[in-house]
Amino acid sequence: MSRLRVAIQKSGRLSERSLDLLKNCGLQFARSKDKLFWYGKDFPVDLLLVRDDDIPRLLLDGVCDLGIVGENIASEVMLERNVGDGLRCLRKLGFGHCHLSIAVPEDKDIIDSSQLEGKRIATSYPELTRYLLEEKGVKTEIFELSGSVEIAPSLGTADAISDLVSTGTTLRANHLRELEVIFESQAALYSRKGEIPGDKQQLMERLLARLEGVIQASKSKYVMLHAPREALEKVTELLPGVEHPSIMPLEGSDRIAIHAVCGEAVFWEHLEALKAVGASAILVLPVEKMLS
Ligand code: PRT
Ligand code: ZN
Repeated sequence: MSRLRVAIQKSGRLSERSLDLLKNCGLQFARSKDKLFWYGKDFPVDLLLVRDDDIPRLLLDGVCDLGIVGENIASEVMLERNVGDGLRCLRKLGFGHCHLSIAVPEDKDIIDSSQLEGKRIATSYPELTRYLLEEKGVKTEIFELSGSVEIAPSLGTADAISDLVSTGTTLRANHLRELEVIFESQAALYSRKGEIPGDKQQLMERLLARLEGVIQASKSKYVMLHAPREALEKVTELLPGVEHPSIMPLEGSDRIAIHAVCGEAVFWEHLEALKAVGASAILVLPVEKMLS
């Protein structure tokens, strides 16, 4: 029987969330001694734990069927391999958010990237940076560094940098100013483009449906409450991300019970607003699994 091989980051910012996501899909693994290959016990999905940069390459080379990696890395490798759209993004996963930005020394009088024409840009993302700046009509000299990109301007080895930013702390600590965001990124599930044998395709679809369920469930809350019958419309409007709530009469009362899955975050403000239109006994519960 066919098995799927999924590549995830071995150790780094995406590792824990990637593994949790797969475990929440009901996958369990027997770990190998070298910890690089984990055998899927009940579901025919095995894991390969590698450096994130290798994930798109393993997909393109046919070593793995699926991979979880930042869109930044997937795009960089596709450009590096000159395969344009060689990978298919199956699902953005909602974690690992960051952006690739051009940053310049705080004291430099630069207001947009067009002023970087002919300048030297340090980056760990040479292909993506060159491509995105050229799209804006700016030709630069790319200086590739594998790490510590943020210190290049103060060392005098570059005029600007193109680096990933999440909170901006690293830029500020190095007296750099974010000039322009050139690429938005998050972790995503990728496969290789092209024909996939039928049995593997079926497995992928099963896994994707579970993944969708896990992602939706993590965003959803199950809300139960009692309310006056005439407040039904107002209550439905106040429940975030709800279209069709279940409505049940309460014996011997003119109030009704309303149950609904909220597809968006439920805050205290929502509960206070519900109470103000007459709702009582409001319960908000987590949703563990969901399959549409
Ligand atoms: O060893 P391996 O090659 O697998 O890991 P790695 O060191 O190359 O990658 P890792 O674990 O650091 O990042 C994995 C992925 O997480 C990246 O490819 C991005 O998709 C995503 N990600 C999310 C980030 C960040 N946020 C991030 N802030 N990757 C890197 N950073 C770095 C950035 O390069 C800069 O040095 O954090 C610094 C900036 O952070 P702030 O918060 O100071 O702005
Ligand atoms: Zn890496």
